[in-house]
Amino acid sequence: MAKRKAQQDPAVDQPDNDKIKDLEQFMEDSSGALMNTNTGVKINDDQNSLKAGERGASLLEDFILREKITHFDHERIPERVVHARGSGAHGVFKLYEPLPEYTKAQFLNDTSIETPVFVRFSTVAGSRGSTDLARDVRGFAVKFYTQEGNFDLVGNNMPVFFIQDAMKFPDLVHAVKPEPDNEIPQAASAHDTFWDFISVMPESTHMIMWLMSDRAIPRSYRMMEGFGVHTFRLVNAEGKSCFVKFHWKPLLGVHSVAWDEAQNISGKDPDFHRRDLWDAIESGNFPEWELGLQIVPEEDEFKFDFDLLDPTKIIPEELVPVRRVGKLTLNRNPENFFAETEQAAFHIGHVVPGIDFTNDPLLQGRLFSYTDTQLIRLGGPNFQEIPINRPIVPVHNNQRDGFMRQTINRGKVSYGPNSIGDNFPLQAKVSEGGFASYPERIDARKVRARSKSFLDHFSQAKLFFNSQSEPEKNHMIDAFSFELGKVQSNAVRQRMLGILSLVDKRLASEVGFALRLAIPEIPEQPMNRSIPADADPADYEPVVKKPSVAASPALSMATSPKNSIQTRKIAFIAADGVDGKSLNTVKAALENAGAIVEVVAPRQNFILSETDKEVPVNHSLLTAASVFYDGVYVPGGADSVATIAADADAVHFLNEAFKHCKAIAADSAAIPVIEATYFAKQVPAECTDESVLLDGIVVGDKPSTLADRFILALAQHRFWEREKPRKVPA
Ligand code: HDE
Repeated sequence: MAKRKAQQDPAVDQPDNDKIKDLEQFMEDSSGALMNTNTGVKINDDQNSLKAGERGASLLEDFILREKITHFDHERIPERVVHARGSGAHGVFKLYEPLPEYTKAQFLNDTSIETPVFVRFSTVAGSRGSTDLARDVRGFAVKFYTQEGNFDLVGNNMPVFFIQDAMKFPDLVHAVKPEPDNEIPQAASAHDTFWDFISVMPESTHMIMWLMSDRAIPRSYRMMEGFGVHTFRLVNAEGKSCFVKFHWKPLLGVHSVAWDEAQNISGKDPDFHRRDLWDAIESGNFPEWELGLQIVPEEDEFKFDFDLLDPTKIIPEELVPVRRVGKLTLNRNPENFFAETEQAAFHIGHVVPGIDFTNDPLLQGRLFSYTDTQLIRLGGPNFQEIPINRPIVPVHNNQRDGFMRQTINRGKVSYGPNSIGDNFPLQAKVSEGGFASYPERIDARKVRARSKSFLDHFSQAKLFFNSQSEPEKNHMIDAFSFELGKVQSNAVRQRMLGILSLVDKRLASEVGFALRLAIPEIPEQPMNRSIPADADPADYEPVVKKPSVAASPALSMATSPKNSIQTRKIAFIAADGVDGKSLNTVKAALENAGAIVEVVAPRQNFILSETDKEVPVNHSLLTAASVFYDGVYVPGGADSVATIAADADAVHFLNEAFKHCKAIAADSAAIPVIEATYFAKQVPAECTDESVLLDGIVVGDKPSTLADRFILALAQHRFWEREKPRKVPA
């Protein structure tokens, strides 16, 4: 275990691995050093440029000024065309059990290896400086630095995609990005061009259900699932192949925030997810996911009522269970955001022997796009030599030169076959680990076409909607009403209502109610704008099927385990005169259960307890907000309670936490504070375990019992039932 060498010392050890050791040779640390130029000349004056006299013009001769300004002028590189905003972290992947029957990939066979990884999470639509809490898909890109080369699993937090063919990707992205005339809105899909496109692309219907669900506003990157989306292939040592879908299952469960909360966080802390990931790793709360595989034998390719090659479809876990085969732990923050996170170049085409592709037409297009985009973004063909992108194994081939070449290739030979260099570097036999593509049989005509097996656009959208809990369904109705409410065109809205009516009548009618628009009796022919010029519309007519599985509990976040408050953040609202026991007993119990407690007070720095002891304050009511926390507690102490009850910001804090359905606790002595809130009437007369599980409100005069009940409530994450009365104008 080695501490990071960052200037600000991290609180915990952040372990080394082979990739970190590799990166260390490129790291620079200025502590104790004298300043010099890029050519190594020591700098004597970094304050003043060279001038003709004290008040004279600057001299062109000033190589120190020129070098500094020139470098600065070139500091920016283009942001990623999608997934521009992201956060990265280092970690390791550890396998639970060897999988030789499916794959020969060494990192999926040798349980003694800890494979180093670098992960980058991202939003998709917004620019680099946009908010983390936009309603959006999240990228979940993992680079495994295996001993057989890099394997990149470039996935998302949703298991399906908007389109079935790479040909439509630029259209999709143009539609969702800010509109081109006025560059509005930033990091939002709630605008005309996006919904116009969706309304004439019925293949996007399933993905739109995910995007309008709370999955699009995660509580934390650490509480999201990840999916490889496409069906990939695994290939074993005998050359036998099977199909696979990759999953990441977060050990902290899958949780989201409320939409009103997301919008609030976007203003108060646009770096909310970035900060959350960084802080968790700095404090030793290393985020963990299990790698899950859904394996389908090759002979079962046509067993399903959807096409495995169609990226708008999941394989319901009821049909093929997810087998958890290993664990990913993120245990180290980057040293430098630009060098590591920004320059990381992921590519779905980075595979190792034992992992291969399928003919999913979206996957196939991606195989071209990722290298192509790095060539412009990172400035040339040598981006693989950038420290974060280099494999941990040495690279030997006959590729040479290009902008910014780092490697100094020795010798005269840069071609093969050759005799001067004894034909080195030699090709590797398959038995030596050489990659050989899976020899899939292909016997086909060259056509531009869409398989009829891709034309069922609604059944899995129905499956997703039917699998949600009531509150989740309501959130989706609200999300559609919000997004389509921001759309100006009634024609687009109406077309969307037509599509929604093919998914669920109640969904369509409630969104129609909010928009005050009738659902069209006969929905416009959905495919009539998105077919080739000479195609027969009948060949593209959507197939309407009943889902083969009626509901899949795994698709609902309500089924996520609710047995832990690990890393949850709780605000204690207090002022001078706080009852030390009431504060400290509950704090100790929550921290013992893995939560993080922060004291929020009217002013910064500290408060004094009843017995005049200093209690450190993490935030004042000015710099904190309820939306940064998972729950709130008000300790006793007569003076503290009187101050807090009379403080409008404190009362607003509680009202807002209630509105966002969070667990709330108060010492019985703090009842006057609760009485000042809008929800005073909803506090149960008698607080029991049952009432707490129902309402999420805990009141008690015994701090230890109160703490136990508060922990029970916090573990539920949210009490969405509270949304029904909607009586809190916070
Ligand atoms: Fe990407 N995608 N994508 N994508 N994608 C990029 O590559 C692209 C798709 C995903 O943290 C770009 O380096 C095409 C699906 C992630 O650096 C670009 C198509 C999925 C990231 C690109 C897709 C993804 C990207 C932009 C349709 C989930 C961020 C910058 C054929 C399985 C990686 C870059 C990171 C980034 C192209 C569809 C995931 C332009 C053409 C489906 C997580 O190459």
